[in-house]
Amino acid sequence: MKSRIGGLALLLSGLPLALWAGDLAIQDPWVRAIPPNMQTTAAYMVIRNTGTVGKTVVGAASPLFSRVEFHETVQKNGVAGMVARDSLVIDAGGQVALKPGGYHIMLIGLQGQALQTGSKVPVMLQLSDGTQETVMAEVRTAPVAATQEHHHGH
Ligand SMILES: [Cu+2]
Repeated sequence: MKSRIGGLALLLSGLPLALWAGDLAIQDPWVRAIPPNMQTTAAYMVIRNTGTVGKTVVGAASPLFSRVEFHETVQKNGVAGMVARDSLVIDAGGQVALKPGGYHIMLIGLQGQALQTGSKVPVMLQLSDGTQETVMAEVRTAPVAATQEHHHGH
């Protein structure tokens, strides 16, 4: 698999809703639950491309957050840090797993009320071909092994 994320993160907001007729299948989308005093969290999911043409996700947005970025958690000198990427390529027939410790969608600046575990967070993915998809990601408590990376600030 040659999937990659590269460059600086884009900010898209106020995306118009569109019917999704593409080849991407989103599996198990979820958002890390955060304490009421935190305003930043991350969304995870597996994005599969069932089509015959590669797909590039070039932006993301959520009505519940002021900013949404693609990040990759990287190890540098044994310390986990996060790097912003500007796109996410899913090869034809391939998949990219966004998961704790790897690629993730960073949700920054929670607007309004605290996230409730079990509630759904809309995350809109914008593709380079002009299509987009809204993913409803469930707020869940992160597995214990995954609680480290977001103790690092932005
Ligand atoms: Cu991040």
